Amino acid sequence: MDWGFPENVSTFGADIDAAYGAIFYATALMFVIVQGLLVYCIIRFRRREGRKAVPIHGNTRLEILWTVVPFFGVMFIAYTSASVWLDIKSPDRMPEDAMELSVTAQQFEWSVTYPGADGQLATADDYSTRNELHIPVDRAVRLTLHAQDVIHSFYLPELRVKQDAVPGMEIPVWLQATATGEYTLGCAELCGLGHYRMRGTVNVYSQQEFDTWAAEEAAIASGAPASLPPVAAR
Ligand SMILES: [Cu+2]
Repeated sequence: MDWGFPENVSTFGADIDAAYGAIFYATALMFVIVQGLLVYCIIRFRRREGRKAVPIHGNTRLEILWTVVPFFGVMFIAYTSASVWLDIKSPDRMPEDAMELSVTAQQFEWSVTYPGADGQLATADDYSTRNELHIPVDRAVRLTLHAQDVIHSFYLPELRVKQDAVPGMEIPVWLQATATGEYTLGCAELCGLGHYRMRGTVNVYSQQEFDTWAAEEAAIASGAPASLPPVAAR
């Protein structure tokens, strides 16, 4: 049984996992200390024959202590997560030379639009795939998320990406895969009865395989005969 995250194939995955680990172990340590103290006090100060209870009226030094220590604990968590979050999620820090794709979520499927031969989205030669995301390895990809009906959540666990797609909004996310292979695409927001069906695959190819795949798809989309060499490793 695997208790942790799935395999990481994202350039920023290690930073996320490190922040997660630091927060997990810090809170686990606090949990053990607090519960240990509780059990100790339950046993040490239990009712005994002939021992009288003594009322107490607060302790300023203790109260300052248990306010200041958690304050620094919470600041530690805020700092650890915010620095990673800003690096990954800020639109102005996303790579500028990224490949642009468009993702539309609807009840109950993902549709990914690719720019076609001209490299531009929203032109006549665009083509789309359903419940499949195809990307090249070692290349920054920027996806603009749209939703047609309700809120969905674009979830790529191995690529450490989870971002809501919200009707009326265009939300950018980026990623860069570090290994070829087939990974999971899912919806992480309960979006209706068919929510469980919003599962697909992320296919990470070598650049050469991706170019071949893209040329083939573009040819099919434009209705031209596919006079291309077969893809060896698919
Ligand atoms: Cu959904």
